[in-house]
Amino acid sequence: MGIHKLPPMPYAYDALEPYIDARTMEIHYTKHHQTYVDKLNAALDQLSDNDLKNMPVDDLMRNFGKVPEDNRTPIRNHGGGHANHSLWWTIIGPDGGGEPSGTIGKAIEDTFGTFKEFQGKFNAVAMNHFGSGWTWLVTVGKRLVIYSLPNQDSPLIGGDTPVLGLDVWEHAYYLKYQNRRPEYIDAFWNVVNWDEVNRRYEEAAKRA
Ligand code: MN3
Repeated sequence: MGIHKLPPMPYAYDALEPYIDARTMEIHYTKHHQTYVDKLNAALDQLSDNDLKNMPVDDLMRNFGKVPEDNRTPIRNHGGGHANHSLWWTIIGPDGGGEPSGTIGKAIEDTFGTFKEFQGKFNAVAMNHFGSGWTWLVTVGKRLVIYSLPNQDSPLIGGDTPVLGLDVWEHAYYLKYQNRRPEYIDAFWNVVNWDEVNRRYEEAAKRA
């Protein structure tokens, strides 16, 4: 038990075929994400601070510095896992892909020159990330920055706000792509839900 729950999946498991296969989506959501939720709830059970125990997961990550040191490792891993995957299902979707317009489209051009240059830089960071982790487009204050983080570390822990993320754990692509991470990264761009990325960017810009 605990306050954290798997968020509703906003579309069918096969909705992202052929780019992300239905079996991967199902296992990723019902097994991997569910496990992060369960283990986060178990880790929070060990705390005495009721504020931390009752925070939405993004707020918990933003307030990670208040977690007692002895409890940090499981909350970093499973809280991050829950926060990251909750974002993941929303920033990909059917009818995705193409190039962003709106506020995020303009911000990407202002920061990186062109969408293609942005994409090339993001792909290189994702390709060069060794082992498990995520590649992120985040806001740092009012700036857009690309970086990768290991494991399930959330950008929120460092005070940054994620607007787009790519799960490069093998569990996100191995069934269909095996070791071919570049093909998975190419496929990812066909399912990015830019409306949601734009919404997240506009919200982050308001906070900055
Ligand atoms: Mn994952």
